[in-house]
Amino acid sequence: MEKKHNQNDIVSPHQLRRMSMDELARLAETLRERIIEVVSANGGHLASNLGITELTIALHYVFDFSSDYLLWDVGHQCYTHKILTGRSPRFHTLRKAGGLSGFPSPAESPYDLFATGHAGTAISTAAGLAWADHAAGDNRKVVAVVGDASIVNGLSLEGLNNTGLLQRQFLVILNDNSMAIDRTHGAMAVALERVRMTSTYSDLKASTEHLLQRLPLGDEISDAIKHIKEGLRTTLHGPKVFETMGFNYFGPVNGHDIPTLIRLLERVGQMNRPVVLHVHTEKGRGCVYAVEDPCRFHSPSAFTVREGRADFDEPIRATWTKTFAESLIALARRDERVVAITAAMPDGTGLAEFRREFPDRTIDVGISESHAVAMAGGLAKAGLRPVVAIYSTFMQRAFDQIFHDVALQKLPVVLCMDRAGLIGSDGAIHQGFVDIAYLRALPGMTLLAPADAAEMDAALDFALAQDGPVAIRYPRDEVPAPLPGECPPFIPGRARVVREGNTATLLAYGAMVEPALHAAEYLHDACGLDTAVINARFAKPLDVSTITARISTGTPMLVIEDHSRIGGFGSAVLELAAERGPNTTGIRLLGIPDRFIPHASRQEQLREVGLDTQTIAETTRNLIDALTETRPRTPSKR
Ligand SMILES: Cc1ncc(C[n+]2csc(CCOP(=O)(O)OP(=O)(O)O)c2C)c(N)n1
Repeated sequence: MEKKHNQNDIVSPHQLRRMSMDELARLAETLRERIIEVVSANGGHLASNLGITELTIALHYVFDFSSDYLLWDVGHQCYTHKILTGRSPRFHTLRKAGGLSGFPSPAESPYDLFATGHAGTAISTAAGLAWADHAAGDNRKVVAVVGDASIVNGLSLEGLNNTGLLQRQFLVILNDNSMAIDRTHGAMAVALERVRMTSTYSDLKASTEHLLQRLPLGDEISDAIKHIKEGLRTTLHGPKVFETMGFNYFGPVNGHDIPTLIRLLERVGQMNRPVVLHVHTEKGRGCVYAVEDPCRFHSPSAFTVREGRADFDEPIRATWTKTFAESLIALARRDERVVAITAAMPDGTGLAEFRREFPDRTIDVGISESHAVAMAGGLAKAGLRPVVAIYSTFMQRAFDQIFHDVALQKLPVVLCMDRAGLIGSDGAIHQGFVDIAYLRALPGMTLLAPADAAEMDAALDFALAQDGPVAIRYPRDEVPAPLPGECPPFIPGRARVVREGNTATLLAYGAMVEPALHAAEYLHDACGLDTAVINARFAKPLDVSTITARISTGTPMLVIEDHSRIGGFGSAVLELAAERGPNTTGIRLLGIPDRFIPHASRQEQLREVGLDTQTIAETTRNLIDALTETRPRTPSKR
């Protein structure tokens, strides 16, 4: 039996050059096995990584990215790149606390230029590098790898439009696997689909051969471009958009044929102008269950493979995502004005379930968050009730549209931000930790957060009845057990007292109500302290009377939020206290500190920043002790 090349032997991509084409093909297989082994244990991006293995090998074979520039768009497809660039020995730590990031990370390797995770940025950052390289009189190769869903992101298109004018080498690899996470939608998806339909495997082979014959090597290249373009136009069916933008378009080519990819890259890599190379790859390649269901295996949690099938542990309680979808479906049954919008994430946001019941009332705009929000403005203007479901981290992209096309227009758009707060193993790039800060400043904006499933129903019910914009946040987590007592309706600026007590107050927002309640129970049982717990419900408008009344008692108040302490709910409470006069000495803010929180499980991250039950209880206890010690003895000198 032939020995498979072991990826553990690879410490540098320069070693690839010493391998034969057969060895490279076997290496691709071994790399896939390794990726499946690690992702099944740790969770992570599976299908996209299995699809891009050969292309990554070919890129590292042809270019020298220890000096040339390689930019991954999104960056979720960089696992082979990580293994080939010296990180094989640590690859088993992927996405674990202290381990390798699931995305490119300059802290890990000089081969990773930017820490990325949001779509659409690679062409623009590559353009900056190319511009600076040119200005410095250097001649590094610049390569940006962009997926078929990400290339239509507004930022990508801005980058293409601008970069097409560059008079130097600039290679964009369009990695076309016909999928975003779900199926792709939109005009470009249709155009690429047409190319795919007209390019069978033998067509691909023939067109690639044709391309190779016409693409000369070395200096002849520039002179031959015009001739090449004319020749290819008649034989290939690529979308014309790239040529309109000033790029030479080549393809489509088979992204799993290493020798051909290498020959092609060697040639197009030498062209002194912007080029798009369109590469077909298969999402999930080499793994039956991932090929069959690339959406499920885009970014699965850990799973066990039994007899070729992947089994997942079912969550014990429903997730916030599922609860949101169920609440929205129930509301949409009663109100036919409700329409739901997703930006290429129907599965992750729960809208896939909504779409099953209301296909005509679900809009998937692709990876276009700003368009999603501006479009919601239009829908609301026309009298509909749009609900835009986007992860907190990606909502950042739409900030100007929330300001310009929704808030300024006072339009009733409901923004539902899943993955708000600490998100676990996707790490720093995906933390949803600034949404309160950037939304709170917008006049007319209402901000709320449910604390259990009944509150999700009530929050959505409230939001859809408002005349202006409302944003709701909830985390990547299971929904807590029901809060004690009946769930009252949401009334603007009205908090909900969930536990009475007179030694201290825990004022918690959204998902933090549950650990606050547990901390209060612990303080009662272990220390005999009666701590009140208030479910704030609103970060804007605040419950002025309840909050000021509690502050006025002079007992400690801990404001608890799964959000940056800077500019968040706690800041709003401090602003209120400063305006209204109660003494702020007893107020402490518990939230995410002023640094990027790296990958780990959500529970580990909550513990790291002091938002777990135990730390909340300890901090409360310490604050009570500190204040009772100082109060009798130290009358204020000022
Ligand atoms: C701005 C932004 N919105 C949404 C996402 C979530 N997301 C991660 S990967 C992905 C699909 C990317 O599709 P494509 O670019 O075609 O790459 P593929 O996974 O198919 O290789 C999406 C929507 C993101 N990373 N960034």
